[in-house]
Amino acid sequence: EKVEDFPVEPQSEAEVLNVSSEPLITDNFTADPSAHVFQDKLYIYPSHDYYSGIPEDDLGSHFNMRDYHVYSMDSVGGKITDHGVALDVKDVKWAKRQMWAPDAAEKDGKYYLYFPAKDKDDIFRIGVATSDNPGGPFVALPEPIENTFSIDPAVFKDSDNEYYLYFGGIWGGQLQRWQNDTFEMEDAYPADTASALKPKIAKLNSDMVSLAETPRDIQILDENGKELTTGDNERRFFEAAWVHKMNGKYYLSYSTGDTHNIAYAVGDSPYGPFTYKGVILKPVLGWTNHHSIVEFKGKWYLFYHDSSLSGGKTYLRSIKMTELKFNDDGSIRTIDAMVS
Ligand code: FUB
Repeated sequence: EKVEDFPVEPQSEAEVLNVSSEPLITDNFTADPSAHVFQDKLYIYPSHDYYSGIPEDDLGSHFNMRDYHVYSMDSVGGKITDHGVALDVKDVKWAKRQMWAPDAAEKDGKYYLYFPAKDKDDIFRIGVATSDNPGGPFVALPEPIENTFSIDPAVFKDSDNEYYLYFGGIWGGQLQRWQNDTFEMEDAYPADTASALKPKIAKLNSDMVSLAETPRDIQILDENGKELTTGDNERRFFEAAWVHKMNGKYYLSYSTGDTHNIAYAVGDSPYGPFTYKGVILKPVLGWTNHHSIVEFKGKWYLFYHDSSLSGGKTYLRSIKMTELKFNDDGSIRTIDAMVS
């Protein structure tokens, strides 16, 4: 079966699932939840928001996070354990500030925390830290992963035990400043009618801390097989790439940023191309929308965040979860989790 044989009908408003979930964590502000099942438990690797006093701008300077906490739960709805500070920017030799959305992976009983941060030159890079425990604490390598840049790392383990690193984000995520593998201070966006900037993928080496290849572009196509364009900001990639696999299909989901959706596209390979299919999560309270998708004990869950706990402050968010529902054809039921 090919992607073309995978029909997805547009959903009517009546089919949208209205969801109301409580923040999972209330004694910290948390965001960008990357969830995984390790040792039969659900582990969540979020960003740790706090009030830094830095004014809001289009580059996300107000997201000035400096450490990570890891959380876990044995069962959905059960007690959540805070494993404490998993990694602090002061313990990362190469990083200066802005520890944004992280992810984690496990291989042979060792755990890897992937995280973006700005280096001494204010360029976002992706670092990695290791631990024998999924809850940390993690010890960072002295240098970022070679050939990585921009933000929002997500590691996908395929059924053949190969691991792939996805990353990238525009605006504050700096993807538009990378031309021919070189960083330029000037923003360079393709014209509105040209193909949009693309998320990146690279296979990881078996050491899990280096890339096995130069990062490649991921194509996201429309229903006619044409790449989504810069001007198509209701559907084009902005940040927060995540990949899960279901029934042999690869689902790439991501945030559309300035249009605030979590959208998804489906493909036959971890490299894509992926064909746009629809919206998983409509805009939430707060500017950013960032999620992860994980299967736990036979059900699929969407982890996401909103700013309800802070009464709407974009840089003070709280993570939430809800069950993800699929239609028989493999398409995902759109969720509306807006709370006022
Ligand atoms: O949390 C900081 C940034 O905001 C993340 O890296 C983006 O994905 C957005 O959620």
